[in-house]
Amino acid sequence: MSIKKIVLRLKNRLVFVAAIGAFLPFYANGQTAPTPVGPVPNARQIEWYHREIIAFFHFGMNTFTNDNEGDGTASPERFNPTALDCNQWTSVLKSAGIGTAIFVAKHADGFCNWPTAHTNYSVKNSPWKNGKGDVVKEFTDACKSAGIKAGIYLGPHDRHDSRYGTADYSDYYASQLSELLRNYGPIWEIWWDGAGADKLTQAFYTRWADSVRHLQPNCVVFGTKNSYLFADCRWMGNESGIAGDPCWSTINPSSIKEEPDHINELNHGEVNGTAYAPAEVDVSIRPSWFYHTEEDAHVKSVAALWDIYFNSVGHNSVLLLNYPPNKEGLVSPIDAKRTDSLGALIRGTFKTNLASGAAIKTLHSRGAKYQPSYMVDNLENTYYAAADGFNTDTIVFNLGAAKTFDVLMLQEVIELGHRTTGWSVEYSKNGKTWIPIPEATGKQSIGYKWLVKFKPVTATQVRLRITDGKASPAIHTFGIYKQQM
Ligand code: OTN
Repeated sequence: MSIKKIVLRLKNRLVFVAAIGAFLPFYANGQTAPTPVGPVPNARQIEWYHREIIAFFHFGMNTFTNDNEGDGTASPERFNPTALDCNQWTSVLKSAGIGTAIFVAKHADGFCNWPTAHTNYSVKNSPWKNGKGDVVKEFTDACKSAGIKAGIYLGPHDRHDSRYGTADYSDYYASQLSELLRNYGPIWEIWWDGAGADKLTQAFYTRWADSVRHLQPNCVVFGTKNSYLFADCRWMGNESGIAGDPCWSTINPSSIKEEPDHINELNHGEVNGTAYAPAEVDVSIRPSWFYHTEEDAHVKSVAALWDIYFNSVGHNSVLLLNYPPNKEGLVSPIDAKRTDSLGALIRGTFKTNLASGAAIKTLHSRGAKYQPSYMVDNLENTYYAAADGFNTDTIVFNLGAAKTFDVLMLQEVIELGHRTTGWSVEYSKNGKTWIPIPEATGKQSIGYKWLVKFKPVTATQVRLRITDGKASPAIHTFGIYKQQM
């Protein structure tokens, strides 16, 4: 063979090898990210999920009339907090690691906690600070200095204003919304309560939503009933803090609209729902939304709050935990103490993932960019993904030594949609016999975060079986923990 021929053959072979090399990543899924499946979150929703817990503050005329649903006739003279201190509210949140809060600027009694130019039924006609006070300003300023994101509840229902439900009311509400969105800095979420709001048409909300998008483009919308089209997050279907199992982030728009009533769909979401609108779980730390002295003995226990945390944040939802400041204008010490304990419990429990450092085997790894170890590396931007074409997988975590745990955490990559729709977890003491964890058997949704707690088990190996899915699994986190009660 001549030198020329040898060079030509080598050249051809190189071209062939280069072509295979270029094709290989696609073939082996070595480098390409999984394709998203179904509806996926927008940027506001991704940030919203990461807040995990939001505080709610119900404070207003009802606080002083010992009511929850005032009829709008109480005199502004009755509103007079003796020691209002929103910095005290935010210090309660700070110490528990809660970085977001929503304040009720106007509840359905129509009394306005800021000196709006559009009604006399407000703090400006109260004795508090001789009518010169502004609770919304004190709240948003306190949030700002504590590094807390501030949101606003502006009750769509209004029992005080006789224009309620008319076109004039739409103007009135729009003017107030504009005041709140223009004058108090960044507003992180707007809460459109569906309670009593049935008279308000879609046209009203379309106008108000335009204003939100124009004045505060990054503001998350809690939408219900006729605001359903604008919902970044949905109601969860009850006020007890218990999101469903499963709880999908997806749901059909008609279910968000609650017509005639879709409690089951709101509670569980809908696996093939066409909208991405995850659940925000509103629940009060006390029996009522507003403060009543007689409920001082009924503040939820730390154990009850821990259960709520698992049934909300741990059910692929965000917890909106309500605090009713008292007549002084302070969060009561008992509520503060319980919050502090909850924060310590969350921090303590999730500090150490007992699966970190485990040797991990999977059946269908996608390749080097999506390694199994990324499930336990505690980093934000890495994840394990299986190869395309495999919607199930078996993932074995060899812990290297016996570990005792009673909490389990799973997280999917929400940007890639709900992929996994069936999973179970088992453990083994010897790597041969596998014992199911009943509380983690036959599960369906994962989403942003799924938590399960159970009686402590001791194991040397743990196995995640992904038994069903719409697409190849993309798992951000697998964690096992010991509760630090
Ligand atoms: O009587 N209600 O209006 C009522 C009783 C118990 C639980 C909820 C409601 S109303 C419900 O409130 C939600 C917030 O908790 C949402 O705003 C829903 O749209 C609304 O229908």
